Amino acid sequence: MKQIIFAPKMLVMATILFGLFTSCKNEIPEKKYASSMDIPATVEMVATLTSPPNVPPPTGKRLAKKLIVDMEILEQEGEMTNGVKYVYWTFGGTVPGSFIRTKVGDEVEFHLKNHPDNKLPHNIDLHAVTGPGGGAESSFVAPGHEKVFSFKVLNPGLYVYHCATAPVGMHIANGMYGLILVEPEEGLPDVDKEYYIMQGDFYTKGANGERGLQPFDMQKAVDEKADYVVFNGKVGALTGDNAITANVGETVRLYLGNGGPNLVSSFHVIGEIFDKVHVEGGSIINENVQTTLIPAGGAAIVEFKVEVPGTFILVDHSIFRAFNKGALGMLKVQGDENEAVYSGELRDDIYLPEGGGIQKMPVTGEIPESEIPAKSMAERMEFGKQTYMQTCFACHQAEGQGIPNAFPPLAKSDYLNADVNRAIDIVLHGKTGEITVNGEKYNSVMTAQTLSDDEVANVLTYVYNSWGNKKTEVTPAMVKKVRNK
Ligand code: HEC
Ligand SMILES: [Cu+2]
Repeated sequence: MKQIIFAPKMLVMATILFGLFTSCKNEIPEKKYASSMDIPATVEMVATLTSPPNVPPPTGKRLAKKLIVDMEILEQEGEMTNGVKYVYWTFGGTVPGSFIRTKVGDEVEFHLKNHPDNKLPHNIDLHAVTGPGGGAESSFVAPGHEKVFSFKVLNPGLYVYHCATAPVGMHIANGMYGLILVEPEEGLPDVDKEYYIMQGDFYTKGANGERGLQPFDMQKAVDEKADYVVFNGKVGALTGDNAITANVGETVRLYLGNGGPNLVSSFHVIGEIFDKVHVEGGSIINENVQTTLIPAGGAAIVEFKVEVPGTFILVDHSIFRAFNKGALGMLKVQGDENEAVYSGELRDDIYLPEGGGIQKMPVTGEIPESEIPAKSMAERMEFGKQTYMQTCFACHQAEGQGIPNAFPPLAKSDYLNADVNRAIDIVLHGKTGEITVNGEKYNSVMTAQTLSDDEVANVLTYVYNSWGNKKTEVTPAMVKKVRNK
């Protein structure tokens, strides 16, 4: 039912904007269907996907279709900023992932491939999907595999998609997000330029600007202390030669998203006022807005006409992020001066990124001891179960059964039972490389768990004394020994 709201809003807008009191019915065709669910998908079509800052062509007046979306997940190294490398996890090879453009009534057949060279299983949760997990459950896919699922797009708007595989925050923090646009039945009004921009916050072991390949820092992510806050995956993705462009007199529409994982964006264009904002990417249109809020996991569409030439700076107006952490882009407008609108001296050089040189994020590196050490075996089991449900459950599952091709079982695990010190080491330091558990090969990544000696002892005691394992008791002293090795 929600899609019906869109059209009257647009009509009211058009009427106000142009001061016309004549009917706009000719421009916006009447809706044929009472509900999006009734719109039949006609013929089949392969969706055009684009990498940022580009968007696929408008759906215009086309009818709803069966739309084939082919997307491949790629884990690949990229450059965060000069000299700083980062391994991004991507939908389609870019951060943000490929832009998907659909319209209400489309039946999307989604093909999600996980490249055979990838290390981890992934999935996709599209906020445009009406259904459990937004598709996450159906799309969970191991490296070298492909999953296919389908859904009907019912609600118009601009929606975020992201990976939802444990640890969810880590997959998102590494760049696994993008946007899917659902146009209303009659299409969005034409504009001259359209661009795709998505903000994200990044957390690296080294401080901002520290060179080399920087691993993800989970602790900083949990603390929400971002080293980089950027548009389109890296510092400078939209500056200099990468700036987006327009000509004087054109109307620009920006499809804006925020992948987070943590920070809310206060999106602003220095020297412009948004004529229209589709608030939160939905059907309400606000007018004459200076700064619009884009929630983590949310979106907005902004439109403005550019009246004068010059370089317009796009920022997150939480301003240290812009000048010191990377959330700064540029829109270069060419054309004739219009002194009636602006007659000041033109200066392109005042707003430039300053880099992160001055700041040093504190890194503690210490692991807090859990406050109450377990006194009895029963307590060890109870505390261990709590840690298991918080930390291990997402991957190894409730009964330690694991997930085929992705997470090895801990239940009746020959690998676990063969060597307790090796098990302790895996929990402390993580594990990568091929292993064989109960005859099945796994070649994935388990991240190091930030747990105290007590917590590791308790959780492994719990695992060893559950699900048919060999009932070893793991003590904090044993963990300490492995840690200090
Ligand atoms: C993010 C997912 C993830 C989390 C969380 C996780 N593991 Fe793992 N674990 C894995 C993967 C993947 C492997 C296999 C690594 C490889 O292929 O080299 C693994 C391997 C293991 C192994 C050795 C293989 C086996 O099945 O016996 C043990 C033991 C283990 N994990 C214990 C734990 C415990 C205990 C916790 C919680 C404190 C935990 N893991 C948390 C993903 C995870
Ligand atoms: Cu993922």
